Amino acid sequence: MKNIEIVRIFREISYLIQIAENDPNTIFKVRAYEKAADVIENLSMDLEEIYLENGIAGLRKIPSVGSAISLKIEEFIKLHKIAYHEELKKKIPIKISEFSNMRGIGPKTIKTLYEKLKITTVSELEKAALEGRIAKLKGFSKMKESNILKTIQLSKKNKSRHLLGDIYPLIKKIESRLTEEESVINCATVGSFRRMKETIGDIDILVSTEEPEKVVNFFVNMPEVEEIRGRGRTKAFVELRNGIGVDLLVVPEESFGSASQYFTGNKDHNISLRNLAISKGFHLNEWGLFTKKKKKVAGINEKEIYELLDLQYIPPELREDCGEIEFFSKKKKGNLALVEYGDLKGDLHTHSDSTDGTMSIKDMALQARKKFGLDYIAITDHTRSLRLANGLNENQLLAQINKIQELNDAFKEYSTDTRFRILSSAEVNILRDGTLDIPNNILDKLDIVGAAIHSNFSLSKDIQTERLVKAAKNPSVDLLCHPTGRIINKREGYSVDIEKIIDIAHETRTVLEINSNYHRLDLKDEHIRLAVQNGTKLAINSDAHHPVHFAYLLFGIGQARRGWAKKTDVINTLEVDSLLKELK
Ligand code: DGT
Ligand code: CA
Ligand code: CA
Repeated sequence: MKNIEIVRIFREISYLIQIAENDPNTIFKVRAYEKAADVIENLSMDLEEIYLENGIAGLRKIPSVGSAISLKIEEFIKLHKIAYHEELKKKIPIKISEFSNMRGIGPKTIKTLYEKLKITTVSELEKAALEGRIAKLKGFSKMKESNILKTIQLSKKNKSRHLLGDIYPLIKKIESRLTEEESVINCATVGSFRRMKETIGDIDILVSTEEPEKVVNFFVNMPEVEEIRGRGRTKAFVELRNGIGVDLLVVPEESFGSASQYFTGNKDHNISLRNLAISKGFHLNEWGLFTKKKKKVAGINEKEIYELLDLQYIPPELREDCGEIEFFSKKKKGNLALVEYGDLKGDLHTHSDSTDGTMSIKDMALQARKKFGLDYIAITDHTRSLRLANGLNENQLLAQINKIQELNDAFKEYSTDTRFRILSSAEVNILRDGTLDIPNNILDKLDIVGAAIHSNFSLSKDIQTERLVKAAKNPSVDLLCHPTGRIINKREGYSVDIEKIIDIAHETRTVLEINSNYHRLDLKDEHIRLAVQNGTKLAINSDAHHPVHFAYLLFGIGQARRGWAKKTDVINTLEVDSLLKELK
C-alpha cells in the first residue's frame, strides 16, 4: 500500500517547505501538499492500482490531486522516492516525524529553533528547554519554554491512537503477505483491530507455525518495519514507518484458537471469561482450555472454547465486557441476528460532482453496483446555503431529479440482470433555528431526504438539541445525517443531548445515520446501542464523495455491530421498494 507512504512524504514535504523556503508564495504549495495528503489518507483504493489502471489521468481525478502532485505520485510509484523530498531532507536535517504530532510546536517554531540552536530532534529540544536556552531566544519566553516541556511530556505519555481506517489497508497487506509465507499455517490480526474499535493503540498479529524463528525473522524484515523494539523466539515487537507498533505472537497450531481468543480481548472480557471457566471447573489461558487435571480440552479454534463454557459464539466486535457473556449464555438462549458485513443493499448518503463530490451521478451509480454490489444509492448533494460546496438551489435540485429519472430509465433499458436504482435526495442544511434551507414542497418531490448541521457548531447543548429535534419533527425529513458531527481525534462534535435525539427520532420515525467515514463514525457504538434498545431505526451510509469511499461502509458496519445493531435495525439492508415504504 503506497498510499500511507505517500501521505507521510507529502506531510513531510509541506512541513519542510515551511522551514526551507522564505518566499511568501510557498503557502500555496504547502496547502496543496497538505490537501492532497488529507485526501489520499481517506482513499481506500490503492494509488498504485489507480495509476496502473488509468495512468496520470486516473490520479488527477482524485480530488485535490493536480498535475504537479500527480507527477510526484507517479515518481514515487516508479522509484520508491521523490527527488524533491530527498533534496529538502538533505537541506534540513530535522527529524520531522518526531515533531509532527506536537501541538503548539509548529514548523515556524522549529525553524527558529533549528536556525538559532541547531535543534533537530525532540530530545535536543527537551535538553535545550531544561537548560533554559529557549526562553532566552527572541520571540520566546519562560512560559513558552515551559509549554514546550509540557507538550513533550504529554506526547511521551500519550502516543496517539491510530484511526482504524488509516491502518486497515496496511494490516490487510501484512496479513496477506504472512499468509503466503510457506512456514505460516494460520495468520490473524487480533486485538482492538479485530474488535473493529474506531481507534487502535497497537496492532496484534497472531501466527501459528511449526517454525517460529523463521516467521519472526520474516516479520521483522518486512519493508514497513522502521525499528525492531524487541524480539524473542516466538514473538517480536516492531514499530512501522507510520509510527504504529505491531506485536507479533507465534503459537503452535493447536493453540491458535485459544490465543486468538486471548489476544482479541478485550482484557475485561478475558477476565470475565476466565472467571466463568473457573466457575465451571476449567482453566483458560492463551494455550488452551484445561480441566483441573491439566488435560487440554479445547484450543485449536475459538468456537469450541465458547461452546465448552456453555456460550454461543460471541462476535469479536461485542467482546467489551458489556453484558455479552450473560447475553450469549446458552441457558438464556439470547438470539442476536447482528447486521453482517454483506447485508447492505444500498447507501443513503453519497455526493456527486453537482456539488462537492468528484464523480458524475452515473459513475457513482455504476461503481456502486459493479465494485460494491449495491442495488441502490441516494444522491444526497448539498443544498444552497452550503456555498463552500456549491449547494444546489430549488431549481437545480428539481433538474437533478429529472436527470436521475433519465438515468434510471436508461438502467432499465440496458440491464436486465440488476435493477439498480438511483434515489433522488439531498443533504439539506439545517439552519440555525432548525428550519431547512429548501422548502418542504420541493423536498417532497425527492425519494428520500437527509438533513444535517453544517454550521453553528458551538451553540449551547439545549439550542443544538432543539435544532435537531425540530429537523426530526419536520415531516419531509427521513434521515438525520451526521447526528453528532464529531471528527475523531480532531473535533468533539456539537454538544447535543443524544438520548433525546434518539427518542425523538423514534417518535417521529426519523432514521439516524451511522456515518461510515472512519474519521467521523457518528454515531458512537454506545449511541447505537441506545438507539437499538429504543427501537430507533438506523442507516449505515458511506458519505462517499468518490466511488472509492463506498469501501468505508465496512467501518460503519463494524461500528453498528459494536453497538449490537441487528439487520432489522438498519433500513438500508432492505430492498429499495421496502425501504421506500418504511420511510416516514
Ligand atoms: P489497543 O491496542 O489499545 O487498541 O487495545 P487492545 O485491546 O488491542 O490491547 P493490547 O494490544 O494491549 O492487548 C491485546 C489483547 O491482549 C487485549 O485485548 C487482551 C489481551 N491482554 C493484554 N493484556 C492482558 C492482561 O493483562 N490480561 C488479560 N486477561 N488479557 C490481556
Ligand atoms: Ca492492540
Ligand atoms: Ca499489543
